[in-house]
Amino acid sequence: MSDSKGLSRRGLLGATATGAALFGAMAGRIGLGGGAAGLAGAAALTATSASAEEAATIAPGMLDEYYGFWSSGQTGEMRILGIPSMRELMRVPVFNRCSATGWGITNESIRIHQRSMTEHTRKFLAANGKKVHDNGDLHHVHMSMTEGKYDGRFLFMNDKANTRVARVRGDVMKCDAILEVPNAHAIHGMRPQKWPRTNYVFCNGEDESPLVNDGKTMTDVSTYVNIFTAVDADKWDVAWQVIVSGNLDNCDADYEGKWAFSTSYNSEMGTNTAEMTASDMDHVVVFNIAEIEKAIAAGQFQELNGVKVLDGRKEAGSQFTRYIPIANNPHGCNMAPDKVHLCIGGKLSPTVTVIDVTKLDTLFETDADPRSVVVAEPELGLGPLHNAFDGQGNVYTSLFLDSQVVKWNIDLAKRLYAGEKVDPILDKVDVQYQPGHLKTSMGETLEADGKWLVCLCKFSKDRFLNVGPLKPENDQLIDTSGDKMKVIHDGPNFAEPHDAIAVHASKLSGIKSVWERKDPMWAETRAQAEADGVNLDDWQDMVIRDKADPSKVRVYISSQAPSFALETFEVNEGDEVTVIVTNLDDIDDLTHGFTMGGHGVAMEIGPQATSSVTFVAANPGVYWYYCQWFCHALHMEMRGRMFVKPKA
Ligand code: K7E
Ligand code: CUA
Ligand code: CA
Repeated sequence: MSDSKGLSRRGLLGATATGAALFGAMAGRIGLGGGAAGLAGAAALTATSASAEEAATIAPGMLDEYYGFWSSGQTGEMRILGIPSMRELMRVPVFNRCSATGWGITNESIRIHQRSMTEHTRKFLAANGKKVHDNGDLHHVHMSMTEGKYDGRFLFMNDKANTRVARVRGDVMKCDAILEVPNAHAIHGMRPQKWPRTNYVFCNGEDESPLVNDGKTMTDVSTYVNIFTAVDADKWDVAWQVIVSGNLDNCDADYEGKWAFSTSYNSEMGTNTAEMTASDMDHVVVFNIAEIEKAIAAGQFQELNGVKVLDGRKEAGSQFTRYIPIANNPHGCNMAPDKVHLCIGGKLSPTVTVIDVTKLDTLFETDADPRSVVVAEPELGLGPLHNAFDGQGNVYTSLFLDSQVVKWNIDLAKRLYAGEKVDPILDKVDVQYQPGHLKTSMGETLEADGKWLVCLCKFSKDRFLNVGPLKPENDQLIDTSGDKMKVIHDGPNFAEPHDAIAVHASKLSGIKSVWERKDPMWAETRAQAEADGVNLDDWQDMVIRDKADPSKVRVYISSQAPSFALETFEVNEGDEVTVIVTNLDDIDDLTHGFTMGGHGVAMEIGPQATSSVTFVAANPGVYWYYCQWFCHALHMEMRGRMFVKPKA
């Protein structure tokens, strides 16, 4: 509700909540008096009061207070939702192909995909007749920070499926860089450095593989390693890597810029479930950033596939890492905004382990027992996965097996650990069903505000109309403003959001509605146009045949609603045709498109943007192209013809 000055949404909600409480009380009375029918009535009344509360928060025309950035798992895109309305605002394609925007189809997006591809992947794609991977598995989305606060510059995300990380620009919400991480396998946990700013994005390689993966052995698992990677957030290049003992699952960083942390569920280095759960204890790896940077600067690394690699395995006894034993198969790894407490979800253990990061220096300077940094380990319920914070000393933990969120207090948990008879659990609420990540508004920054909690449930079962064997996920909104948590919205979502962040809208006040004509996104296309003597900033129509390779044709078309500058163009059968479209409209929300019928290509061209696509004109004939983004009353008429002349 960033547009409703003077009327606080909290105030509004407070008023509605009182109404809801009243409804609840009435429902209770009806229920008591009316038997089974009364109970059904009570349920209906409760549902009505909940939706009344919700309606008050999303009146038409009102804006949300927070941007929610959602991952999408195996869909491979980033999604933007409004919080608290939970309305889906946008889908930003990243690792997937997108039919609407042409991501993965346009030359501009293919270049971004290809820029940091390994030779392995190039070889694989060539052998499979492709230019880019078609899939990704995007688990985690996080925003860049300056001094522990969101700065709106970038969003970062991982692709577990193809070992990549990507960056989305905060000013236009488009992906501008993808990096395939060499040496590592299956980037899973991924977090930006919080302090002094996001110079690094930390990336966990989850899958154990031979360090030099050249097919010499599968059975000799002593050759297997896991790799922790620091990506330079500005250059979008690998800064350094550290080989670790055990595998790597989730990670986080502290608020002083000293440490990064990763959970490991396979300290056993097993290759099947029985082996991976064999030990009583696994561990958290602590990375000492200063020591690592010192060694890199001093040249004490080995170079592997062009990357500087250090050995941080336990037996190497380096100052790069320490290993803190944690009950078997931990998962979530979340740094509290109090700058002190790191919370580790126990998963197989019903506990969350709390580490005091101000004690970590002692592990590097003395022979102190690594467990001496543990200051609390409350038993919270079954299957604790992830933790979120309210900035007031409380933690919300998802309980996967119990299908609950538990709210507990760090201080009370520490007192319990120290022997006092206190109960750290403040509240529990049922969620539907099996929650994974959960996120509080601004909760992974120093500005955690305790207003909202979004809980991402893996199963929806009976919560929505049945749509067949494949069901949506259920992203639930929980009001955390009172002592008791309250689920106030069920949000169906397609496969498979793992994680989300809630960023106050004020952090993205610089977001653009119209592109800059000289945006770097199409710099190469622009350079080609200049070489061809075409001025992209003018209403133009040019068909250029490449002088060096006459089978290549470049067709420059500008668009202004409701027409393309070029109504027809001609190419020869077998030509490689590149169509470059510039949208000269500079009006907010006036996007054009270009679809070439029967050629499998389509793209979006935002106001003042340039986009290009390349295909081979394999079949003689007449083909219509058209604008597929509704732009004008004469949008249907915004089309033209390509003539493919048969070979003589
Ligand atoms: Cu728990 Cu990939 Cu973040 Cu999913 S991970 S839940
Ligand atoms: Cu231009 Cu539709
Ligand atoms: Ca284990």
